Amino acid sequence: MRAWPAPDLPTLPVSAPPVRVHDSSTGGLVETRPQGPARLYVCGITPYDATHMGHAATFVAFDLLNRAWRNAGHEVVYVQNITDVDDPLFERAEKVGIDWRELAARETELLRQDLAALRIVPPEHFPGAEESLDLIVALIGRLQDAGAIYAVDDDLYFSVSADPAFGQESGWSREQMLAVFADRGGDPDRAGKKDPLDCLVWRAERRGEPALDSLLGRGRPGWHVECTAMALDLLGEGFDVQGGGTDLVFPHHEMCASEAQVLTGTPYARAYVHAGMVAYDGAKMSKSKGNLVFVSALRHSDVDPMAIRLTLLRHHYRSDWEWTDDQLWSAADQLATWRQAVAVGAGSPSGPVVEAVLEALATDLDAPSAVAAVDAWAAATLGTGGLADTGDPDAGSVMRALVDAALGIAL
Ligand code: 5CA
Ligand code: ZN
Repeated sequence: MRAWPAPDLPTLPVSAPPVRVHDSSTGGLVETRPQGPARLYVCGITPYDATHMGHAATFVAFDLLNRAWRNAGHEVVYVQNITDVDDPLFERAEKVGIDWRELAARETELLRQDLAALRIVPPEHFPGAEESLDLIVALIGRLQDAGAIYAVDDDLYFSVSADPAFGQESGWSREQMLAVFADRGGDPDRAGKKDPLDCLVWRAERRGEPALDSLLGRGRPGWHVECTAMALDLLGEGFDVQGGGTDLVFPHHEMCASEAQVLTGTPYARAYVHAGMVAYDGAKMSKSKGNLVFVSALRHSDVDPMAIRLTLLRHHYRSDWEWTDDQLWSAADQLATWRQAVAVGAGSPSGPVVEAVLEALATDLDAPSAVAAVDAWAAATLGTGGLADTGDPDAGSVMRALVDAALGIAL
């Protein structure tokens, strides 16, 4: 699919340090060491409702990674998918009485506008599951050849026991896995399965349900195998970072990794990076619960998208936090202060701030520390609480470029 227009990426006077990120599979910080272009896959939306702050926070987190890599001199190949073939989309389309393809197209278009407004660098590839059907079916065929697939009635399942490394991505125990599997799209209790944790890779057509034509007959692929096929096709094996929210640690990323590892015999991704959950009204913001704050709704009430982005950046990407409107208004004030400071032209020395901001982002995408460094520079430049320091004649333009290139905020 077509992505969205790219924002300008100013070049910085210095190169950023190598990027370290927290890897869920090892539980610690790892240095990314891209060989050739840095390869990033981020799990995108199931397009049955508009982009909410939880999605936006996750996409902004991986946009910081994309920018940190580019600022360190790497080329980046970024893939963000659209899950346009899956149960939640079909269920919503049925409920509201609209064609599922039309619903998906409408919500995907809204996502493009939202993510462009938030100055997220667009992916090089923005694949949907339906347009990727042939390669998903081909991947299921290769898994069959590898002996990792069995049938239950007319449906096909991936056998988790085929992967000796199953469980390594999440590090979870079987008990932990079984506790959430049913709530996260799994069907542990289906009769005929060899292991309750085995996941569906192909669902044969049921009367009244959407189905696609394929070499496997009419039906539709399971969720995990869709991402595995798109990632392997567009990035190849052993790509640098698999990203998404922590709600995807298990089963989604575990299953994707296992399916790929059975075929390639090598790790699926080098690091698994997960963004914390954004809550609202006391619960995880989710389309199924309906406790949502939409990016588009705020945009349409004239909120500056840069204030939305700054609100998200004030939280570390790995923390779980709750959205409140007062954070947005406070970020809007902070943004105004930054704009006032760069408008002075001259300012407090920018060199140390450039280093501090790039170092913070290279150290597990620590946006709150980067934001604090910009705050301190703005306060010194404006003389908040004392004399203004305007000793650096180029500070305004350097800071404008830095805040844009590293944090994605246009001042
Ligand atoms: N289509 C699948 C991934 S293949 C999916 O999870 N779609 S989604 O629409 O539910 O979520 C899209 C992205 O936003 C995923 O990376 C997900 O982990 C993340 N996400 C969803 N809800 C939240 C939330 N409340 N806070 C932070 N991130 C979230
Ligand atoms: Zn995915």
